[in-house]
Parts: sequence; structure tokens; C-alpha cells
Amino acid sequence: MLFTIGLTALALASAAFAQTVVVVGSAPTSGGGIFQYAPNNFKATNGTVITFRFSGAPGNHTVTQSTFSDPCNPRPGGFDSGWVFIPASPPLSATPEWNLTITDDSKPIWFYCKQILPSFHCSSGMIGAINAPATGDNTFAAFQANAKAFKGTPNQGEGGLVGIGASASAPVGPVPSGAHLYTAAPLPISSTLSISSGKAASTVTAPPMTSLASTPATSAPAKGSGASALSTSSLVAFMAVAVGFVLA
Ligand SMILES: [Cu+2]
Repeated sequence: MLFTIGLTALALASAAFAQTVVVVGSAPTSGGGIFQYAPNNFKATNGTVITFRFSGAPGNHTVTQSTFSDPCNPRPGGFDSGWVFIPASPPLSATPEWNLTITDDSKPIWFYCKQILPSFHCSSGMIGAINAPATGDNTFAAFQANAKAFKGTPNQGEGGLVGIGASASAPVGPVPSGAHLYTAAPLPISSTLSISSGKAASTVTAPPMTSLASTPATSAPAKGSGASALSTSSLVAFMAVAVGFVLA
């Protein structure tokens, strides 16, 4: 009897604290390279806490909500971790994490990394899906194909802690010495997007350029097309700030 009660309590406890850990950045054992989340396609019921662990080093990544049809742009009203910079030479005293709780498991939740340096992480495959259907038109594979085919430049507008179908109650943490958290966008947000809690352009900070020894450096991205693309002048300003940070 006591044994049964004990087992029931244990089952309730695990149901109450369901957790999925997603490694952000390099995860050598999964074979997907440095621009990835591992796992990147999984199911999670309401109340499940998704813990994004920014352990990939070096790394400068985000977890940003998007949509199936526009995989590399922030979804208006969507969640956003902000950029988390991890230096090339750990160890850090702690690993920054971000806990996102599922609030609506009835619809797929799509996300991506909005970092554009040294190349666009999203179109390089840094995307993820929670509760994507296994069959039909909106599968993870179809989302992946959309991301690879993405044209233009991912919008750098900042989302909020509370997203659509999932939300966080706190920013990324801890942020130990050597790591950095940038929670605002360095560029004006496209007029076609209404980011839920974006900060004023004057208060934003550019994320540092990531130095990825294993990734070939690319030249500055060409001017994108479409309403959400960065303008050339914005891009130059962004690059200047990024380079300034590296040289500082
Ligand atoms: Cu990334």
C-alpha cells in the first residue's frame, strides 16, 4: 500500500516537473555541427519546461520564435532569449540556461537562431520545432526546407519572454564572467513586424561577432530583399558595432 502511494507520488512529481533539455550550439555527439539545437524536433505537453542550455563554445546564439512559413524572422508576439555569447575558451563557472514552459501544446511551436554572423545561423540549419506534426504539410522537414530556402536577412528585432504557446518567467541565467547576454536588437525593427517587447532602438546593444574557428568566415551578407531585410546602411552600422566590440 505504502509502496503504491510512493509510486503514485513519484509519478505525480515527474509529471509536475517534466523537463526537456536542448543543447544550444555545438554538440559534437549529435553530428549536426555548431549551428544547431539538439534535439531540434520533439514533443512537449503543457507545463513541460524546455531548458535551453547554452553550452556550445564558442557560441553566440538565440532561441527566437518564428513561424512555419517565415522560419528566419521573429514572430510578432513571439518569445526570444536574446543573444547569449559563450567564449571559445571555457570553462565558465556556470552554463547559461533559459527555461521555456509550454502553455499550448495544441499547435506547433517553431524557433530559430537569429544570429547572422559569421553566416546566417537559421538558413544554416539552426532551427527547431516543438509539437510539429509527423505527417502532412507542416512537418519539421518542411520547416527545415523553408529555412534553407530563406532569402534576405533575418530580422534582428527582439521578442519577449512571453511567446505564443510557450513562455519564460525569467531571462537567460546565470550569466557567468566571460559570457554575455544581449537582450535587445541593434537594428530598427521592420515596420511589418510588431515585436511584443522590443526595446527602443537607442537602448539596444549589438551582439559581438562570434569567432568560430571551425567555421569559415564569410563576407558581409549582401543586401537582402523584402520588407524584413536589413538595409545596407543598417547592416554596415551593425557590422561596425560588432567589429568595434571585438576590437575593444
Ligand atoms: Cu546560432
